[in-house]
Amino acid sequence: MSAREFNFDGLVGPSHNYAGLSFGNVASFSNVKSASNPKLAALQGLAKMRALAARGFGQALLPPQDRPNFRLLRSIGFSGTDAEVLAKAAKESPVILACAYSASPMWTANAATVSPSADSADGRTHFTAANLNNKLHRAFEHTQSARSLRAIFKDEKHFAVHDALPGTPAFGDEGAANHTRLCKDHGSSGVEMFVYGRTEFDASAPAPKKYPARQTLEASQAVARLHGLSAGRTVYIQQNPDVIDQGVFHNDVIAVGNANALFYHEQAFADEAGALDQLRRALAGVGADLNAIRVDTARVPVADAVASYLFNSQLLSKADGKMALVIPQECQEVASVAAYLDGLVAGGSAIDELIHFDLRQSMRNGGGPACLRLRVALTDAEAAAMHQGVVMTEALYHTLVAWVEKHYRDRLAPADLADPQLAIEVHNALEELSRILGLPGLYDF
Ligand code: SUG
Repeated sequence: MSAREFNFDGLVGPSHNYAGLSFGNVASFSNVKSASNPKLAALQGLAKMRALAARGFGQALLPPQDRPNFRLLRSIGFSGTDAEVLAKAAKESPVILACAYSASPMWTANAATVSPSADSADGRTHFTAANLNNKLHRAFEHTQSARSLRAIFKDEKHFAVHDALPGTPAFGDEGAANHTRLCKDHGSSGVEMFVYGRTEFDASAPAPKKYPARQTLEASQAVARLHGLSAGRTVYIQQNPDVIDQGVFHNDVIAVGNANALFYHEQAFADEAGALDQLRRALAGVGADLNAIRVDTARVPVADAVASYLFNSQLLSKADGKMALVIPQECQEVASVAAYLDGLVAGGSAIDELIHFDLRQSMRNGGGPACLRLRVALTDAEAAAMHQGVVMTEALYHTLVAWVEKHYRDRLAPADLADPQLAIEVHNALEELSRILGLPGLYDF
């Protein structure tokens, strides 16, 4: 069966801000408490979606989440009217208020893990919302993520949306940021590669020493079970704990795959040779040869990969059989990476084009092109069965730009999170958005 990959980009919400909430994510920590520009952030994301849709790539969006999360604030004892809840939280615990206001749902690579129908036992596309339980500010995203996915992929004949795994350290799950699907083509059975940072029930397994490993092996195995994946086509690979300690908080900061190509840094995995061997053998079972595009430390040190987000790129198949690499403009600003990329596209590899975007507002929180999108490979029948109002078109782009211009501020400083007017603005914007997208029950206001 033929299938097409859709990228569901996170539409940046009206309260996009920098709160320094992600220990282990260098950019988030470096930009703590600086002022953000929500309007520019949303427009940068929309420009990327529009450009890729115009090029003929399957492009859709996932809506922002309601902010602040009053349920979280009330559940931990802040009471009274909404304005009183905000005032008390701002006074007693600004950091918890920032968590309730987090911009993080925009990085939809962390919304869920997705297995296309060609891989699952029941022939449906499976989604498991990621519990993101390593960080307070992300640990409550999964409720709305599952709700949004169910609103878009409602037809149970084609789609199954699973609730998040139990929110406990043993099942730390970061979704598609630690999952890659390799295949001959999007419509045929593929190999699902889960990359984990630590193993809960094996104290002897290597683990990072400085920063947290967010994804566990146990979580990856649970998702594979829920999705009905076949053992021979599922591969579990341990991330190199040393690179986690250098700021590689998700595997998609050090590797990206598409079709039969794996573009990765030599230090990405705990056992590089073993990882490639497992992938080669599994891919042989689906009639594909692994195309391993390895970047050496001598060409690009890990620190440069993290600073530029070289691997947090999108690798997209083009109609001519070649691939384009969608990169943030920071890649042009880090000398080793810029030189490497010049050689890559000129050198006859599968990648023959670079498409770069200014995503600075997202990058300042550690979110590059790949963080901003959730990949869903769909057959024609599945694509027709999903909700159409989220598919990016020129018309939707212009409607959303006007909506952003109407509702978004162009400056948000940490102190503004205490402003009760901001909560009202977000609410009004999202109410209108659910009408624009044709999803009236999207939010549980
Ligand atoms: O989880 N940043 C996100 C960035 C997620 C990037 N996603 C992928 N690599 N797929 C995170 O660390 C920062 C929020 C703040 O500090 O305000 C944040 O959550």
